Amino acid sequence: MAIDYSQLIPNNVDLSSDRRLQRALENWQPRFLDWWKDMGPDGTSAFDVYLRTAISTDSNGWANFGYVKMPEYRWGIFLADRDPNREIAFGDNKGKPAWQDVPGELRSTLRRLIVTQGDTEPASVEQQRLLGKTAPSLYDLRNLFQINVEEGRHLWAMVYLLHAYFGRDGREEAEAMLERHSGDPDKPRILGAFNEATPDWLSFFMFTYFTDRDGKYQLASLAESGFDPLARSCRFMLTEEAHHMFVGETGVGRILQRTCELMKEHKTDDVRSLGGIDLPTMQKYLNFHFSVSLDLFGQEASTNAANYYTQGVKGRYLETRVDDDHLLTGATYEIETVEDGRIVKKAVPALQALNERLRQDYIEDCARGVLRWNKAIERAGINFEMTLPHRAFDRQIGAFAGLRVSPDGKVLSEAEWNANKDKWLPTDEDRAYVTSLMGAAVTQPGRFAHWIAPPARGINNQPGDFEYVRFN
Ligand code: BYC
Repeated sequence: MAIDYSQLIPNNVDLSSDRRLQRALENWQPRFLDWWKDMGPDGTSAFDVYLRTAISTDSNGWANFGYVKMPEYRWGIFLADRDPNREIAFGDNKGKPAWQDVPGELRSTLRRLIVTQGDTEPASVEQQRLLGKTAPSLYDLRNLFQINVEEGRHLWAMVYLLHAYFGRDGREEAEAMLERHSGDPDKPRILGAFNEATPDWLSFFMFTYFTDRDGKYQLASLAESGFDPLARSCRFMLTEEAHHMFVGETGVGRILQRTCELMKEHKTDDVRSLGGIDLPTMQKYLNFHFSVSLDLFGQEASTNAANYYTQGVKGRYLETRVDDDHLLTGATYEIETVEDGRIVKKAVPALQALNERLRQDYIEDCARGVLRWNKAIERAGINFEMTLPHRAFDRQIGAFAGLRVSPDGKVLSEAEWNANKDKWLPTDEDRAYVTSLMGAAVTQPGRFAHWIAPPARGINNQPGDFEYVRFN
Protein backbone atom coordinates (compact mmCIF):
# COMPACT_ATOMS: atom_id res chain seq x y z
CA MET A 1 0.00 0.00 0.00
CA ALA A 2 1.39 3.45 -0.92
CA ILE A 3 2.16 5.97 1.79
CA ASP A 4 0.18 9.20 1.82
CA TYR A 5 2.77 11.96 2.16
CA SER A 6 0.23 14.77 2.11
CA GLN A 7 -0.68 13.93 5.70
CA LEU A 8 1.02 15.28 8.78
CA ILE A 9 2.00 11.73 9.72
CA PRO A 10 2.78 9.67 6.60
CA ASN A 11 1.26 6.22 6.98
CA ASN A 12 -0.09 3.19 5.23
CA VAL A 13 -2.52 2.26 8.01
CA ASP A 14 -5.39 4.51 6.91
CA LEU A 15 -4.84 6.75 9.90
CA SER A 16 -7.32 9.39 8.70
CA SER A 17 -10.18 6.92 9.18
CA ASP A 18 -9.59 6.92 12.94
CA ARG A 19 -9.69 10.55 14.06
CA ARG A 20 -9.11 9.79 17.74
CA LEU A 21 -5.96 7.85 17.03
CA GLN A 22 -4.79 10.41 14.51
CA ARG A 23 -5.23 13.23 17.05
CA ALA A 24 -3.41 11.26 19.75
CA LEU A 25 -0.45 10.69 17.46
CA GLU A 26 -0.51 14.29 16.27
CA ASN A 27 -0.23 15.23 19.94
CA TRP A 28 2.75 12.98 20.41
CA GLN A 29 4.50 14.21 17.26
CA PRO A 30 5.67 17.64 18.59
CA ARG A 31 6.97 15.92 21.72
CA PHE A 32 8.95 13.56 19.54
CA LEU A 33 10.36 16.52 17.62
CA ASP A 34 11.31 18.28 20.87
CA TRP A 35 13.05 15.11 21.98
CA TRP A 36 14.88 14.92 18.61
CA LYS A 37 16.00 18.53 19.04
CA ASP A 38 17.23 17.99 22.62
CA MET A 39 18.53 14.43 22.46
CA GLY A 40 19.07 13.67 18.75
CA PRO A 41 22.18 14.44 16.68
CA ASP A 42 23.58 17.62 18.14
CA GLY A 43 23.53 20.88 16.16
CA THR A 44 22.40 19.33 12.87
CA SER A 45 18.96 20.90 12.22
CA ALA A 46 20.09 22.95 9.23
CA PHE A 47 22.13 20.26 7.47
CA ASP A 48 20.92 18.87 4.16
CA VAL A 49 21.57 15.14 4.33
CA TYR A 50 21.42 12.68 1.43
CA LEU A 51 18.96 10.27 3.04
CA ARG A 52 16.92 7.28 2.10
CA THR A 53 13.24 7.78 2.88
CA ALA A 54 10.54 5.15 2.59
CA ILE A 55 7.68 6.23 0.35
CA SER A 56 6.06 2.81 0.18
CA THR A 57 6.80 -0.59 1.63
CA ASP A 58 7.27 -2.45 -1.63
CA SER A 59 10.67 -3.13 -3.14
CA ASN A 60 10.61 -0.03 -5.37
CA GLY A 61 9.43 2.42 -2.80
CA TRP A 62 11.31 1.99 0.42
CA ALA A 63 14.64 3.33 -0.81
CA ASN A 64 14.12 6.83 -2.19
CA PHE A 65 17.20 9.02 -1.98
CA GLY A 66 17.36 12.81 -1.74
CA TYR A 67 18.53 15.72 0.43
CA VAL A 68 16.48 16.18 3.59
CA LYS A 69 16.86 18.32 6.70
CA MET A 70 16.58 15.78 9.48
CA PRO A 71 13.84 17.50 11.52
CA GLU A 72 11.82 17.44 8.26
CA TYR A 73 12.37 13.71 7.69
CA ARG A 74 8.96 12.09 7.11
CA TRP A 75 8.83 9.81 10.11
CA GLY A 76 5.75 7.74 9.69
CA ILE A 77 3.93 4.49 10.22
CA PHE A 78 4.58 1.77 7.69
CA LEU A 79 3.51 -1.83 8.14
CA ALA A 80 4.35 -4.61 5.71
CA ASP A 81 1.31 -5.71 3.68
CA ARG A 82 -1.29 -7.81 5.40
CA ASP A 83 -1.72 -11.45 4.46
CA PRO A 84 -5.45 -12.02 5.09
CA ASN A 85 -4.86 -15.76 5.47
CA ARG A 86 -2.02 -15.55 7.97
CA GLU A 87 -2.21 -18.07 10.80
CA ILE A 88 -0.35 -18.23 14.10
CA ALA A 89 2.60 -20.51 13.42
CA PHE A 90 3.48 -21.82 16.87
CA GLY A 91 2.43 -22.43 20.45
CA ASP A 92 -0.98 -23.25 21.91
CA ASN A 93 -2.76 -21.07 19.33
CA LYS A 94 -1.01 -22.60 16.34
CA GLY A 95 -3.25 -22.72 13.25
CA LYS A 96 -5.67 -20.06 14.48
CA PRO A 97 -6.02 -16.86 12.44
CA ALA A 98 -3.44 -14.22 13.43
CA TRP A 99 -4.91 -11.68 15.87
CA GLN A 100 -5.83 -8.31 14.42
CA ASP A 101 -6.42 -6.99 17.94
CA VAL A 102 -4.76 -7.69 21.28
CA PRO A 103 -6.27 -10.66 23.13
CA GLY A 104 -7.22 -9.40 26.60
CA GLU A 105 -5.18 -11.99 28.49
CA LEU A 106 -2.02 -11.08 26.53
CA ARG A 107 -2.32 -7.36 26.92
CA SER A 108 0.35 -6.76 29.53
CA THR A 109 2.78 -9.27 27.96
CA LEU A 110 2.51 -7.69 24.54
CA ARG A 111 2.72 -4.18 25.92
CA ARG A 112 5.87 -5.06 27.80
CA LEU A 113 7.56 -6.55 24.72
CA ILE A 114 6.59 -3.58 22.56
CA VAL A 115 7.82 -1.13 25.19
CA THR A 116 11.14 -2.98 25.55
CA GLN A 117 11.63 -3.00 21.79
CA GLY A 118 10.56 0.63 21.41
CA ASP A 119 12.80 1.84 24.22
CA THR A 120 15.97 0.70 22.45
CA GLU A 121 15.33 2.86 19.38
CA PRO A 122 15.53 6.38 20.88
CA ALA A 123 18.17 5.06 23.29
CA SER A 124 20.56 4.37 20.41
CA VAL A 125 19.96 7.86 18.96
CA GLU A 126 20.83 9.33 22.35
CA GLN A 127 23.96 7.20 22.58
CA GLN A 128 25.13 8.43 19.17
CA ARG A 129 24.22 12.08 19.65
CA LEU A 130 27.73 13.56 19.61
CA LEU A 131 29.37 11.32 17.03
CA GLY A 132 28.72 13.72 14.15
CA LYS A 133 31.29 16.11 15.62
CA THR A 134 34.09 13.62 14.91
CA ALA A 135 32.87 11.90 11.74
CA PRO A 136 35.75 10.44 9.72
CA SER A 137 34.11 11.50 6.42
CA LEU A 138 30.91 12.87 4.87
CA TYR A 139 30.06 9.32 3.81
CA ASP A 140 30.21 8.13 7.44
CA LEU A 141 28.36 11.18 8.71
CA ARG A 142 25.52 10.49 6.30
CA ASN A 143 25.36 6.85 7.37
CA LEU A 144 25.19 7.86 11.03
CA PHE A 145 22.30 10.22 10.29
CA GLN A 146 20.53 7.60 8.18
CA ILE A 147 20.67 5.20 11.09
CA ASN A 148 19.49 7.90 13.51
CA VAL A 149 16.40 8.86 11.49
CA GLU A 150 15.49 5.20 10.99
CA GLU A 151 15.80 4.44 14.70
CA GLY A 152 13.45 7.40 15.15
CA ARG A 153 11.05 5.77 12.70
CA HIS A 154 11.30 2.47 14.54
CA LEU A 155 10.23 4.30 17.68
CA TRP A 156 7.25 5.61 15.71
CA ALA A 157 6.41 2.04 14.70
CA MET A 158 6.18 0.91 18.34
CA VAL A 159 4.45 4.09 19.50
CA TYR A 160 1.79 3.59 16.84
CA LEU A 161 1.08 0.10 18.22
CA LEU A 162 0.90 1.45 21.78
CA HIS A 163 -1.51 4.22 20.79
CA ALA A 164 -3.64 2.12 18.47
CA TYR A 165 -4.05 -1.00 20.61
CA PHE A 166 -3.33 -0.23 24.28
CA GLY A 167 -5.55 2.75 25.13
CA ARG A 168 -4.53 5.02 27.96
CA ASP A 169 -1.74 2.69 29.19
CA GLY A 170 -0.28 2.74 25.71
CA ARG A 171 -0.35 6.53 25.54
CA GLU A 172 1.42 6.72 28.90
CA GLU A 173 4.06 4.28 27.73
CA ALA A 174 4.56 6.36 24.56
CA GLU A 175 5.24 9.42 26.72
CA ALA A 176 7.66 7.48 28.89
CA MET A 177 9.68 6.53 25.79
CA LEU A 178 10.76 10.16 25.58
CA GLU A 179 11.34 10.53 29.33
CA ARG A 180 13.80 7.69 29.96
CA HIS A 181 17.27 8.51 28.64
CA SER A 182 20.34 6.47 27.89
CA GLY A 183 22.67 6.44 30.90
CA ASP A 184 20.34 8.59 33.04
CA PRO A 185 20.93 7.48 36.65
CA ASP A 186 17.30 8.20 37.63
CA LYS A 187 15.44 7.19 34.45
CA PRO A 188 17.70 4.88 32.46
CA ARG A 189 16.78 2.96 29.33
CA ILE A 190 15.42 -0.54 30.00
CA LEU A 191 18.18 -2.83 28.67
CA GLY A 192 21.82 -2.71 29.75
CA ALA A 193 23.59 -2.16 26.39
CA PHE A 194 21.49 0.93 25.76
CA ASN A 195 22.89 2.71 28.79
CA GLU A 196 26.51 2.30 27.68
CA ALA A 197 28.24 5.25 26.01
CA THR A 198 29.06 5.25 22.29
CA PRO A 199 31.82 7.86 22.52
CA ASP A 200 33.86 7.13 19.39
CA TRP A 201 33.50 5.69 15.90
CA LEU A 202 35.14 2.37 16.66
CA SER A 203 32.47 1.87 19.35
CA PHE A 204 29.81 3.01 16.88
CA PHE A 205 30.84 0.47 14.24
CA MET A 206 31.06 -2.31 16.84
CA PHE A 207 27.65 -1.27 18.19
CA THR A 208 26.04 -1.33 14.76
CA TYR A 209 27.67 -4.68 14.00
CA PHE A 210 26.83 -6.42 17.28
CA THR A 211 23.98 -4.57 18.98
CA ASP A 212 21.96 -3.76 15.86
CA ARG A 213 22.28 -7.43 15.05
CA ASP A 214 20.50 -8.25 18.31
CA GLY A 215 17.85 -5.94 16.86
CA LYS A 216 17.70 -8.11 13.76
CA TYR A 217 17.13 -11.30 15.78
CA GLN A 218 14.63 -9.79 18.23
CA LEU A 219 12.68 -8.14 15.41
CA ALA A 220 12.70 -11.38 13.43
CA SER A 221 11.22 -13.22 16.45
CA LEU A 222 8.59 -10.53 16.93
CA ALA A 223 7.87 -10.64 13.17
CA GLU A 224 6.56 -14.19 13.86
CA SER A 225 4.14 -12.88 16.50
CA GLY A 226 0.52 -13.96 16.42
CA PHE A 227 -0.36 -10.28 16.96
CA ASP A 228 -0.41 -9.36 13.29
CA PRO A 229 0.14 -5.55 13.53
CA LEU A 230 3.33 -6.20 15.55
CA ALA A 231 4.50 -8.85 13.08
CA ARG A 232 3.89 -6.53 10.12
CA SER A 233 5.64 -3.58 11.81
CA CYS A 234 8.73 -5.64 12.57
CA ARG A 235 8.85 -7.11 9.11
CA PHE A 236 9.21 -3.68 7.57
CA MET A 237 11.70 -2.53 10.24
CA LEU A 238 13.93 -5.44 9.29
CA THR A 239 14.40 -4.11 5.76
CA GLU A 240 15.88 -0.92 7.21
CA GLU A 241 17.92 -2.74 9.86
CA ALA A 242 20.10 -4.43 7.21
CA HIS A 243 21.80 -1.14 6.35
CA HIS A 244 22.72 -0.53 9.99
CA MET A 245 24.59 -3.83 10.19
CA PHE A 246 26.21 -3.10 6.83
CA VAL A 247 27.55 0.16 8.31
CA GLY A 248 28.97 -1.81 11.24
CA GLU A 249 30.55 -4.59 9.22
CA THR A 250 32.09 -2.32 6.60
CA GLY A 251 33.11 0.27 9.22
CA VAL A 252 35.09 -2.26 11.24
CA GLY A 253 36.37 -3.76 7.97
CA ARG A 254 37.63 -0.38 6.75
CA ILE A 255 39.48 0.31 10.00
CA LEU A 256 41.05 -3.16 9.81
CA GLN A 257 42.04 -2.50 6.21
CA ARG A 258 43.71 0.79 7.10
CA THR A 259 45.52 -0.81 10.05
CA CYS A 260 46.84 -3.62 7.85
CA GLU A 261 47.98 -1.07 5.23
CA LEU A 262 49.92 0.85 7.89
CA MET A 263 51.47 -2.35 9.27
CA LYS A 264 52.63 -3.45 5.85
CA GLU A 265 53.79 -0.11 4.62
CA HIS A 266 55.89 0.56 7.73
CA LYS A 267 56.71 -3.06 8.55
CA THR A 268 55.67 -2.67 12.16
CA ASP A 269 53.00 -3.75 14.66
CA ASP A 270 53.26 -0.41 16.39
CA VAL A 271 50.28 1.08 14.59
CA ARG A 272 49.61 3.61 17.31
CA SER A 273 52.83 5.43 16.53
CA LEU A 274 51.41 5.82 13.00
CA GLY A 275 48.02 7.13 14.09
CA GLY A 276 46.09 3.94 13.38
CA ILE A 277 44.08 1.58 15.61
CA ASP A 278 46.11 -1.53 16.43
CA LEU A 279 44.57 -4.99 16.01
CA PRO A 280 44.68 -5.96 19.74
CA THR A 281 42.68 -2.82 20.56
CA MET A 282 40.13 -3.73 17.88
CA GLN A 283 39.85 -7.18 19.48
CA LYS A 284 39.23 -5.67 22.92
CA TYR A 285 36.43 -3.46 21.59
CA LEU A 286 34.95 -6.49 19.84
CA ASN A 287 35.05 -8.47 23.12
CA PHE A 288 33.24 -5.70 24.94
CA HIS A 289 30.48 -5.13 22.40
CA PHE A 290 29.88 -8.82 21.75
CA SER A 291 29.42 -9.68 25.43
CA VAL A 292 27.21 -6.65 26.14
CA SER A 293 25.06 -7.64 23.15
CA LEU A 294 24.83 -11.30 24.27
CA ASP A 295 23.25 -10.02 27.48
CA LEU A 296 20.39 -8.59 25.44
CA PHE A 297 19.02 -12.07 24.81
CA GLY A 298 18.13 -12.55 28.50
CA GLN A 299 18.50 -15.64 30.69
CA GLU A 300 19.64 -18.96 29.22
CA ALA A 301 16.66 -20.70 30.80
CA SER A 302 13.69 -18.35 30.87
CA THR A 303 10.08 -19.01 31.78
CA ASN A 304 9.23 -15.63 30.26
CA ALA A 305 10.50 -16.86 26.90
CA ALA A 306 8.59 -20.14 27.28
CA ASN A 307 5.37 -18.25 28.00
CA TYR A 308 5.85 -15.84 25.09
CA TYR A 309 6.19 -18.83 22.76
CA THR A 310 3.37 -20.94 24.16
CA GLN A 311 1.05 -17.96 24.04
CA GLY A 312 2.02 -17.18 20.44
CA VAL A 313 3.44 -13.69 21.04
CA LYS A 314 7.14 -14.20 20.18
CA GLY A 315 8.48 -16.96 17.94
CA ARG A 316 11.88 -18.30 16.95
CA TYR A 317 14.14 -16.93 14.24
CA LEU A 318 12.49 -17.89 10.91
CA GLU A 319 9.90 -19.93 12.82
CA THR A 320 7.97 -21.11 9.78
CA ARG A 321 11.12 -22.57 8.21
CA VAL A 322 11.97 -24.72 11.25
CA ASP A 323 11.05 -28.35 10.68
CA ASP A 324 9.38 -29.49 13.92
CA ASP A 325 5.98 -29.41 15.64
CA HIS A 326 6.18 -25.69 16.61
CA LEU A 327 4.85 -26.61 20.03
CA LEU A 328 8.07 -27.86 21.65
CA THR A 329 6.20 -29.30 24.62
CA GLY A 330 8.20 -32.53 24.87
CA ALA A 331 11.46 -31.30 23.32
CA THR A 332 14.75 -30.53 25.02
CA TYR A 333 17.62 -28.24 24.01
CA GLU A 334 21.19 -28.32 25.26
CA ILE A 335 22.45 -25.12 26.81
CA GLU A 336 25.64 -24.13 28.57
CA THR A 337 25.11 -23.00 32.13
CA VAL A 338 26.92 -22.87 35.47
CA GLU A 339 26.91 -25.52 38.19
CA ASP A 340 29.19 -25.39 41.24
CA GLY A 341 31.22 -22.65 39.63
CA ARG A 342 31.85 -24.68 36.47
CA ILE A 343 30.51 -24.26 32.93
CA VAL A 344 28.48 -27.34 32.05
CA LYS A 345 26.28 -28.49 29.20
CA LYS A 346 22.77 -29.37 30.25
CA ALA A 347 19.60 -30.41 28.45
CA VAL A 348 16.63 -28.29 29.48
CA PRO A 349 13.05 -28.09 28.18
CA ALA A 350 13.30 -26.49 24.72
CA LEU A 351 10.58 -24.02 25.63
CA GLN A 352 12.70 -22.55 28.39
CA ALA A 353 15.78 -22.41 26.18
CA LEU A 354 14.34 -20.11 23.53
CA ASN A 355 16.45 -17.10 24.50
CA GLU A 356 19.55 -19.27 24.29
CA ARG A 357 18.53 -20.71 20.96
CA LEU A 358 18.08 -17.21 19.54
CA ARG A 359 21.43 -16.23 21.04
CA GLN A 360 23.00 -19.23 19.27
CA ASP A 361 21.51 -18.13 15.91
CA TYR A 362 22.91 -14.67 16.61
CA ILE A 363 26.40 -15.94 17.50
CA GLU A 364 26.57 -17.92 14.25
CA ASP A 365 25.59 -14.80 12.31
CA CYS A 366 28.20 -12.69 14.14
CA ALA A 367 30.85 -15.30 13.32
CA ARG A 368 30.21 -14.99 9.57
CA GLY A 369 31.26 -11.33 9.53
CA VAL A 370 34.32 -12.07 11.67
CA LEU A 371 35.32 -14.67 9.10
CA ARG A 372 35.08 -12.02 6.35
CA TRP A 373 37.21 -9.62 8.40
CA ASN A 374 39.80 -12.36 8.89
CA LYS A 375 39.88 -13.16 5.18
CA ALA A 376 40.65 -9.49 4.48
CA ILE A 377 43.41 -9.47 7.14
CA GLU A 378 44.86 -12.61 5.58
CA ARG A 379 44.67 -11.15 2.07
CA ALA A 380 46.60 -8.16 3.36
CA GLY A 381 49.36 -10.58 4.38
CA ILE A 382 49.01 -9.97 8.12
CA ASN A 383 49.12 -12.84 10.58
CA PHE A 384 46.29 -12.03 13.02
CA GLU A 385 42.83 -13.42 13.65
CA MET A 386 39.90 -11.63 15.22
CA THR A 387 37.83 -14.03 17.36
CA LEU A 388 34.50 -13.99 19.13
CA PRO A 389 35.02 -14.54 22.86
CA HIS A 390 33.29 -17.43 24.64
CA ARG A 391 29.63 -16.79 25.39
CA ALA A 392 30.37 -16.80 29.14
CA PHE A 393 32.99 -14.03 28.88
CA ASP A 394 32.20 -10.87 30.87
CA ARG A 395 28.45 -11.41 31.11
CA GLN A 396 26.17 -9.37 33.37
CA ILE A 397 22.85 -11.16 32.66
CA GLY A 398 22.04 -14.86 32.91
CA ALA A 399 23.81 -17.89 34.37
CA PHE A 400 27.32 -16.57 33.69
CA ALA A 401 26.82 -13.22 35.40
CA GLY A 402 29.45 -12.80 38.09
CA LEU A 403 31.54 -15.75 36.87
CA ARG A 404 35.06 -14.83 35.76
CA VAL A 405 35.73 -16.43 32.39
CA SER A 406 38.55 -15.90 29.86
CA PRO A 407 37.76 -15.23 26.18
CA ASP A 408 38.60 -18.87 25.44
CA GLY A 409 36.12 -20.11 28.01
CA LYS A 410 38.23 -21.00 31.09
CA VAL A 411 36.76 -20.23 34.50
CA LEU A 412 39.19 -18.01 36.41
CA SER A 413 39.79 -16.93 39.97
CA GLU A 414 39.22 -13.27 40.80
CA ALA A 415 43.01 -12.81 40.96
CA GLU A 416 43.54 -14.38 37.50
CA TRP A 417 40.80 -12.20 36.06
CA ASN A 418 42.26 -9.05 37.57
CA ALA A 419 45.72 -9.92 36.29
CA ASN A 420 44.47 -10.35 32.72
CA LYS A 421 41.36 -8.31 32.15
CA ASP A 422 43.28 -5.36 30.68
CA LYS A 423 44.43 -7.68 27.88
CA TRP A 424 40.83 -8.54 27.04
CA LEU A 425 38.74 -5.42 27.55
CA PRO A 426 39.43 -1.80 26.58
CA THR A 427 41.33 -0.01 29.35
CA ASP A 428 40.96 3.69 30.13
CA GLU A 429 44.19 4.17 28.23
CA ASP A 430 42.89 2.33 25.15
CA ARG A 431 39.72 4.40 25.20
CA ALA A 432 41.72 7.60 25.62
CA TYR A 433 43.88 6.62 22.64
CA VAL A 434 40.91 5.85 20.39
CA THR A 435 39.24 9.08 21.52
CA SER A 436 42.40 11.00 20.73
CA LEU A 437 42.09 9.92 17.08
CA MET A 438 38.60 11.36 16.84
CA GLY A 439 39.53 14.79 15.56
CA ALA A 440 37.18 17.40 14.15
CA ALA A 441 34.77 15.97 11.57
CA VAL A 442 36.29 15.47 8.12
CA THR A 443 33.93 17.51 5.94
CA GLN A 444 35.72 17.73 2.61
CA PRO A 445 34.00 15.45 0.06
CA GLY A 446 36.08 12.37 -0.75
CA ARG A 447 38.45 12.81 2.22
CA PHE A 448 38.78 10.32 5.09
CA ALA A 449 40.36 10.37 8.55
CA HIS A 450 43.80 8.78 8.64
CA TRP A 451 42.73 5.71 10.65
CA ILE A 452 40.03 4.41 8.27
CA ALA A 453 40.03 3.32 4.62
CA PRO A 454 37.44 4.70 2.13
CA PRO A 455 34.45 2.45 1.35
CA ALA A 456 34.49 0.19 -1.69
CA ARG A 457 31.53 2.08 -3.19
CA GLY A 458 29.30 5.04 -2.47
CA ILE A 459 25.73 5.10 -1.17
CA ASN A 460 23.27 4.59 -4.02
CA ASN A 461 26.37 4.25 -6.26
CA GLN A 462 27.40 7.86 -5.80
CA PRO A 463 31.01 8.74 -6.69
CA GLY A 464 33.77 8.88 -4.04
CA ASP A 465 33.72 12.66 -3.70
CA PHE A 466 29.95 12.95 -3.42
CA GLU A 467 28.71 15.67 -1.05
CA TYR A 468 26.59 13.50 1.24
CA VAL A 469 25.99 16.29 3.75
CA ARG A 470 25.69 20.02 3.03
CA PHE A 471 26.27 22.25 6.02
CA ASN A 472 24.18 25.38 5.79
N1 BYC B 1 19.20 -5.72 30.59
O1 BYC B 1 13.49 -14.23 31.67
P1 BYC B 1 14.49 -13.25 31.14
C1 BYC B 1 17.28 -3.19 18.87
C2 BYC B 1 15.50 -8.80 32.52
S1 BYC B 1 17.83 -4.33 20.01
C3 BYC B 1 18.33 -5.50 31.62
O2 BYC B 1 15.59 -13.83 30.37
P2 BYC B 1 13.07 -12.31 28.92
C4 BYC B 1 18.20 -2.10 18.52
C5 BYC B 1 14.18 -9.20 31.92
O3 BYC B 1 13.46 -8.06 31.44
C6 BYC B 1 16.43 -5.42 20.28
N2 BYC B 1 17.40 -6.41 32.02
O4 BYC B 1 13.72 -12.17 30.30
C7 BYC B 1 19.56 -2.31 18.40
C8 BYC B 1 13.48 -9.90 33.05
O5 BYC B 1 12.91 -8.95 33.93
P3 BYC B 1 11.80 -9.39 35.04
C9 BYC B 1 15.50 -4.97 21.37
C10 BYC B 1 17.32 -7.58 31.37
O6 BYC B 1 11.87 -11.45 28.99
C11 BYC B 1 20.41 -1.26 18.12
C12 BYC B 1 14.61 -10.56 33.81
O7 BYC B 1 15.80 -9.89 33.40
N3 BYC B 1 14.32 -5.79 21.39
O8 BYC B 1 16.20 -3.29 18.39
O9 BYC B 1 12.92 -13.73 28.48
C13 BYC B 1 19.90 0.00 17.90
C14 BYC B 1 14.62 -12.05 33.55
O10 BYC B 1 15.13 -12.33 32.24
C15 BYC B 1 18.19 -7.87 30.29
C16 BYC B 1 14.05 -6.70 22.35
O11 BYC B 1 14.77 -6.88 23.28
C17 BYC B 1 19.15 -6.89 29.92
N4 BYC B 1 20.02 -7.10 28.91
O12 BYC B 1 14.17 -11.74 27.92
C18 BYC B 1 18.54 0.22 18.02
C19 BYC B 1 12.79 -7.50 22.15
N5 BYC B 1 17.88 -9.12 29.84
O13 BYC B 1 10.73 -10.14 34.30
C20 BYC B 1 17.69 -0.82 18.30
C21 BYC B 1 11.82 -7.43 23.26
C22 BYC B 1 16.89 -9.58 30.62
O14 BYC B 1 12.48 -10.23 36.04
N6 BYC B 1 12.35 -7.95 24.53
N7 BYC B 1 16.54 -8.67 31.51
O15 BYC B 1 11.34 -8.03 35.56
C23 BYC B 1 12.40 -9.25 24.85
O16 BYC B 1 12.06 -10.11 24.07
C24 BYC B 1 12.81 -9.65 26.24
O17 BYC B 1 12.40 -8.64 27.11
C25 BYC B 1 14.35 -9.87 26.42
C26 BYC B 1 14.56 -10.44 27.84
C27 BYC B 1 14.86 -10.84 25.36
C28 BYC B 1 15.12 -8.57 26.34
